Parts: sequence; C-alpha cells; structure tokens
Amino acid sequence: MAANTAENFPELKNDLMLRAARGEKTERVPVWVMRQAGRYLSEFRAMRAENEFFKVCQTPELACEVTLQPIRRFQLDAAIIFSDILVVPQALGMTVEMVPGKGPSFPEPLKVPEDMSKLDKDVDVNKTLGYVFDAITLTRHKLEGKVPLIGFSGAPWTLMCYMIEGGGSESMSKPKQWLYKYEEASHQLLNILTKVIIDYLVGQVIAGAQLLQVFESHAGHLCPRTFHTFALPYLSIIARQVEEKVRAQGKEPVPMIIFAKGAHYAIEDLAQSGYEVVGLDWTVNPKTARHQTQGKVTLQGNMDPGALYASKEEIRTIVREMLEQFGTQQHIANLGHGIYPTIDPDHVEAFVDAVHSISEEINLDSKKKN
Ligand code: 1CP
Repeated sequence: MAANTAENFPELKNDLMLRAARGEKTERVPVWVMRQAGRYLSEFRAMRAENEFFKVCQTPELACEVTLQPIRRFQLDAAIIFSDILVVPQALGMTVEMVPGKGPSFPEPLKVPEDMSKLDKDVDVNKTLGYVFDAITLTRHKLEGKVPLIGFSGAPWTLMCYMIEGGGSESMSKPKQWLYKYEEASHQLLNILTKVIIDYLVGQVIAGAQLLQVFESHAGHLCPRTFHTFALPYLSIIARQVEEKVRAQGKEPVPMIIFAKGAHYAIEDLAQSGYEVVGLDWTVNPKTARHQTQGKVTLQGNMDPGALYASKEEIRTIVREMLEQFGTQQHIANLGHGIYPTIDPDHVEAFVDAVHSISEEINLDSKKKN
C-alpha cells in the first residue's frame, strides 16, 4: 500500500463548504461548529483523562482521532484539525501550560518590550510545528474524503494578548497597555507573529488543509481606532501573503475565513480584507451584516451557543429564523463562538440536522416559485 503522503489524498465527496466559501450555489447550507471536538463529547473527555492537552496536539494519531470524533457522530460538512492557537507562542519559544479548570497559562509572559529578545524570531515552522502538518496529512487520509479539513491559526493581536496577559482575561489590560505605552514594540511583536502565522498557514495548506480559519478572538477588546492600527493591517497581510506563497509552491490557494469576535464595528472592512468568508459572533444581526457586506463575501455563523440549551423543537425554530435572516446562499452555518462543554450532544445533532433540512426546504420552495 502506498504511504500516506500529502499528494495521494482520497477524493472529496462533500464539497458544500468549499462551494459556499467561494460564493458558489449550494443546494443546502453547510454547517460546522467551532470547538466541535471538545469537552461536551464523552469520547473527548475519555481521551483527555489519559493524555495531557498539548500531548494530544503534538501526537498526530491522537489529534487525528479527536478531529474525527464529531465527524463520526454528526452529519457535519467540515472537520477542523484538533490543535490550539497557543501552539504558535510555543513555537516562538514560550512555555504554555494547560491548567485544569483554569485554561492556558504562560508562567513567563512578556512584561516589557525587552522580553521580546527571548523569542525565537526565525522559527522554522517545519521543525517546531511539523507535528500539526503531520496531523493534517494523516487526518486528510483518515477522513476518506467525507468532508473537507479546516486548518487554523490565531491572529496576531489575539496571540499577542495571551503572550503578554499570560492567560485568559476579562479586560486584556496588559496587552492594551502595550498598545498605548509601547506602540512601536507592539508593531514589532505583531510583525514577528504575522511572519510565523503566514508560514504556519502555508505549511498547513501544503500538508492538506482545504480551508483556513484565522481566529481574532480578542477583537472585542479593541476599539475601531486600535483595530484599524493593530489588527486589520496584519489580517490583510496574512490573507494576501498566504495566497501568494501557496501559489509560489505550485498549489492552489484555499478559501480563508476570518472570525473576529466582537468586531461588529469592522464588518465592512473585514469584507474587503482578502478573506472569502467573514465569521460573525452571535451579537451581530445577520441582515445588517448582509447589508454591510453587499454579497462581497460568504458569511459564517452565528447562532448563540447558548441556544443549544433550548429544546430540540425550539432549536429548529431558532435555526429557521437564522436561515431566513442570512438567506440560504453564501452562508456557512455555525455558532457565534465555541460550543460550551455542558451542551448535550443530541442538541448538536438537532442543530446540524435542522440546518440541512430547513435550508434544503427553503431552496426547494424558492425553486418552485421561480
Ligand atoms: O482541557 C481541554 O480540553 C481544554 C479545552 C480546549 C480545547 C478543546 C482548549 C483550551 N483548546 C481546545 C481546542 C481548540 N482550541 C480548537 C480545536 C478545534 C475545534 O474543534 O474547533 C480550536 C480551534 C481552538 C482555538 C482557540 N484556543 C481559540 C480561538 C477560538 C476561540 O475560542 O475564540 C482560543 C482563544 C484558544 C485559547 C484557549 N485554549 C483553551 C482555552 C480554554 C482557551 C481560551 C482561554 C481564555 O481566553 O480564557
């Protein structure tokens, strides 16, 4: 049997996500869920009971297994490689621990600009993050072409937040201090991150990722002014350079999704920043976002993750409202942020099935009318 390489992948059987991302017509709305591999699944908890978090990320067989868990359970239209955005600060030489019950923690965060000298600025992503590429290649084979595989990275500002704050935070006041006190050093750090993120995303495409999502999860801590100075320019550079560098390696570029949580003030700009898809958090009104983006991009989102606590009937009603607001084209259904660990998996199934059946029904109805 031929070895599993990044060349001989099984043929893709479900390309709904790819077509929707490129703005092509779809017979039903594709759906996936942020954090679809996670603690709400008993098989994930069993795996984590035996293995430390970053060990799962660093072991391609384990990362692949966890990626496939939700795909076995639900009729999702995409898989997302199991990893974390914080593997990039690790690749730059920082220590990150996953503290049970608390989340990620950096024992030695960056406190002052001089601390940046500790970072490995010329990281070779093939050496430091090659395990992610191996996990992607393996997972592409194990998926057997069932659905496409999404690769991802944290965006520069969001990673800067964790590297300076040292973990999750209500206010991200420490990285915000940098923006106002050390403007030049902030740009230096964002540039270091942008360079490694570009290499990392290109490497994921070469390894087999069929779409890419960039998580700007802490956009909501910025204001329009700081977003335009410290986030948007870097997001645009990433979209442009990933495309160029993938092409330069003789591969076709893949659709890219930008999810900037809390950036409701920047939706028009995000629609012109080089990404095919703009992800929306649950606070955004889909109709307003459609008006703001004028069909330039596909929109992804944005059901309140909390709505999965509703009854299955109620979930169908909420999904119908969401689909009516977005329309059934140029839409990828998702939650407005990651799923909570206390959600009943049966309700995820109800969500996924409702997106499929209701969007198909709406499409058939509109065909009949025409
Ligand atoms: O013990 C555990 O299992 C920890 C829970 C967990 C999981 C399941 C963490 C810790 N990370 C992950 C996986 C993960 N992280 C994925 C997997 C793929 C998927 O199924 O979606 C992805 C895409 C991420 C990305 C990630 N990590 C983001 C961006 C998305 C988002 O939520 O905005 C962020 C901010 C992180 C950091 C992080 N990692 C883990 C936690 C609890 C956090 C948040 C910390 C905080 O700010 O409080």
